Amino acid sequence: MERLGINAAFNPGAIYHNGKYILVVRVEGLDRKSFFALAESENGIDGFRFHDYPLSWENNDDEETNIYDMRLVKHEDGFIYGIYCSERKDPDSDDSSSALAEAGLLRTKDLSHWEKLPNIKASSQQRNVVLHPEFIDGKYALYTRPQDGFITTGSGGGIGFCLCESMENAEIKDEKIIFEKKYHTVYEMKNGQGPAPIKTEKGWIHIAHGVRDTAAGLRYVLYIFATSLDDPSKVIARPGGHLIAPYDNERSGDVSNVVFCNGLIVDDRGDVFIYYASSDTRVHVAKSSVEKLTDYTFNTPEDPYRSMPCVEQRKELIRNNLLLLENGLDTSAK
Ligand code: M1P
Repeated sequence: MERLGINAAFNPGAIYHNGKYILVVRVEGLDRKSFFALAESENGIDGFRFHDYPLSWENNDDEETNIYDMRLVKHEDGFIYGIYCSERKDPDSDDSSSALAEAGLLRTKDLSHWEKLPNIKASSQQRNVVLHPEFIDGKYALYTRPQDGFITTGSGGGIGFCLCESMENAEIKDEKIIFEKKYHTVYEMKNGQGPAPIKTEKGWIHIAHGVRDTAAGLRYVLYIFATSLDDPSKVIARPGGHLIAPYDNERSGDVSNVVFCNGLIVDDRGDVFIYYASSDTRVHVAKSSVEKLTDYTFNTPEDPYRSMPCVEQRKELIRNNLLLLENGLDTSAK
């Protein structure tokens, strides 16, 4: 007899800590409530074992109903922060499915004892809020995603950026949109910062999710962009199209045609482990390296936003590959 069973394990936050690859997984019970459970592995790919108990902390917020999608960040202030979506019923609506999203905030030093800090204040609903790992001008920096509604971003949306003085009473103020949603792209309907960006020699590399509408409903894919090392609110590269999209049996699940990523690890060797979930049901890992992602980010042409310029981009790639073939060179990386 199964009691209080588990429906799905997905959207993990991730961190490399004391030589271990750690996931803080969104675990969803049969009662629809999500919570967090920590699993660790020696190699980042398999052998993940859950700790005996899910994560818990002292929490006085009686209205917080659901919690999910933690982004884990080791900040240069010495703490590991976990920012997650804190969801509650909209008190101003009679609709029993109407909800509000806020950014919930935790911190820890050892991944065992978690301190709950006040939710991050904001003038709009917020999901996909992520802490930048370094101070900017002596302040904490947050990637945000303002939204008018719980599902649709409405007139808000895009990936935002703001600075705040303290994480103890954090507030999203003077938010500026650094990556907008845009017509006829993979991020036409909405987008959101994934995990914290990776620092490379050429810039901060960000993995984000982009959402478009289709006759079959929303389609979530992952894409990449880069921001300047001097100013992580300044986008300096936007390779066109998606990096990862739902593939084969990843396409179906509780919320089909979705891939979502809120956790990645760069280990001591420069290997990159992208933990993504498919269709709000299960977790996958895609392995890359800082070198390969840098090549992809800075050498892939941008989306020119119209079909005919896209044809010209393909023609140039074909021309270059044919030249390489004529000279007997490898075309695999071009
Ligand atoms: O169901 C797909 C995803 O939808 C939400 O993401 P976003 O706010 O960007 O649309 C989240 O609920 C996420 O957990 C979920 O995977």
